[in-house]
Amino acid sequence: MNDFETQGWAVIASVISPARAGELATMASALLGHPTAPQVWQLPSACRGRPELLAHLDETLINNVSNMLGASRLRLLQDTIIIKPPGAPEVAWHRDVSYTSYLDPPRAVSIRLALTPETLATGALAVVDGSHQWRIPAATPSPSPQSDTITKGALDRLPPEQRARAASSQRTLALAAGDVSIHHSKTLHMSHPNTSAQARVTLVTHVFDADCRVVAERIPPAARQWYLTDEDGRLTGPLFPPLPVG
Ligand SMILES: O=C(O)CCC(=O)C(=O)O
Repeated sequence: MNDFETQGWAVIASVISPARAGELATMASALLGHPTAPQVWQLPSACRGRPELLAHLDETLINNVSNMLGASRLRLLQDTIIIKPPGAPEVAWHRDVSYTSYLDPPRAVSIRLALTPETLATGALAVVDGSHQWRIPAATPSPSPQSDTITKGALDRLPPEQRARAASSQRTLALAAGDVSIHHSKTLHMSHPNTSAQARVTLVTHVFDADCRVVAERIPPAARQWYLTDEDGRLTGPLFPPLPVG
């Protein structure tokens, strides 16, 4: 594994077997009706109530991620199945913190389980190495537990020096079916268009340090009802289940 602390991303190979990944890809694709139209398809919250889609978040993986974040316990924030059929366009450069800016401190990651191979041709993820440590002007926040929107144009807002650094520090993360990529919520990332003849199917879970506090003013008033907090201002309740720690 590479150094998450300095790079803001990591890849863990063979978290599940390619055969199991294939079974889950079929299940995930069926949940979306086996989409073929060339767009980025997302199904939020599909893993809730389907333990087989969250089985990879076991003690080993969660301990690894806890160490990366310096957290003693993690909770699930949201989950999404992403399918990019042949011809699907890119996902634009963005940082996930632009829609989780209500978490203080911003200690959260995306854990992406590749259910089919991810290559440049199938539309793999690309990251900017070390960008989780950059100071970047904030985007307009759009927090939503069901969020299928992203804040576009993150690279365009960078000052010229950072834009040049971003161009020279981009890495495409090739994954085999069953591999996991993890990126910090402050890591700049995008995904390539799918120019291949095969669909790309990925299970994305966003997890966060359970000790983060919620800054309620950063949540749109209409959505605040979903963000149940305990007496210390930390997210709690069944929408944000604790993840296993060994
Ligand atoms: O998998 C993709 O195509 C994009 C994923 C992404 O942007 C994310 O996990 O935040």
